[in-house]
Amino acid sequence: METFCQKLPKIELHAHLNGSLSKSTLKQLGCSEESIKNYQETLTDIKQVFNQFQVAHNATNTLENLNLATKCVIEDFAKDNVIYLELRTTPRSEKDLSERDYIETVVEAIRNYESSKIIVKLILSLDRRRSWKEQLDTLDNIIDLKQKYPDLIKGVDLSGDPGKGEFFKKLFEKARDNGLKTAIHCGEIKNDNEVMDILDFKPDRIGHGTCLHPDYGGSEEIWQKYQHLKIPIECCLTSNVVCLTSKSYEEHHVKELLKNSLPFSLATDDKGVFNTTLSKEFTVLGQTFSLSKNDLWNISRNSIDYSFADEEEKGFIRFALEQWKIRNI
Ligand code: 6MZ
Repeated sequence: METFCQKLPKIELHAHLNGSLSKSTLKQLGCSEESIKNYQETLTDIKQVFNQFQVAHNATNTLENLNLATKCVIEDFAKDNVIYLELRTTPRSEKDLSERDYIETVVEAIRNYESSKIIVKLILSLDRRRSWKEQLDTLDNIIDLKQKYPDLIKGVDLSGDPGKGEFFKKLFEKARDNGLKTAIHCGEIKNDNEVMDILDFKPDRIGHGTCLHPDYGGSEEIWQKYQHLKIPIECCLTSNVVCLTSKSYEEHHVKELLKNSLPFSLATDDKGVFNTTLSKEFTVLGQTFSLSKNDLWNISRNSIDYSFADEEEKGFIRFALEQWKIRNI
């Protein structure tokens, strides 16, 4: 199962750049042994996880390092046989770096990554902890740069500590009106009112979607509404188990999605922080729910439909997967 999942061509739709830095990348970026001693080691809940992002943020505060970090993360995914990657990151300004510089640096790193093995797109995140005005300024930068890099900047995400801040619907309406796709963290922790607001908005994809079903912290009303909408969910199993937002792999809400044939993709979330790979996520899902090789292949195949790639690219990726299936299943 493990070897099969490693070889399977995979589609990653939910990966935060700064959460995806491996220990070896952090070292390459100049982090001392001491500063990364506890990286991946001291995670006990979602609060601890959010403290860990600071390690990567301290290491990606220059143009040069941000460029290198982006390159290393793409390389890691390519090695894991991810053939299509939607990388997401939160634009931020640093001492010698504006938000625009931040976005352009990541864009350049992606453009310069020459490989026939992997297609990479960019989603830009709004941090829910920031004020309306701050998020609006970020969104305006994103909209502007989308005109410059329409093939690369595909969508907007809402992320950040789910216990803080709020979902500003008007910002996402503006994003949508400007041709951006939307992938919104929704129900990572219980928050029925916000989940309802996000479902009313009907994003293109939902991140996590943990607290939708009544058995997992949602409500009957939410679940009914969700079942009607059938918005694809980006499921991050290890992330949820480590953050304690899911009790275990066996009791992960993906069980409900499998049971009801609802659309989902598998994702790593923060492969560095959670010490995982997309192959591991597939292996865990397959072993936990006794899925066949064909079931796992189908999850990869369906994820193409949920991606923000254009139709021509989707056709190309589907073809690659079909060809692989003929030789391997
Ligand atoms: C919500 C998360 C997250 O954007 O600096 N992020 N937001 N829930 C999660 N579940 C664990 N994991 C990561 O990458 C790191 C940032 O992504 C968001 C947080 O805002 C975090 O600071 P970037 O590249």
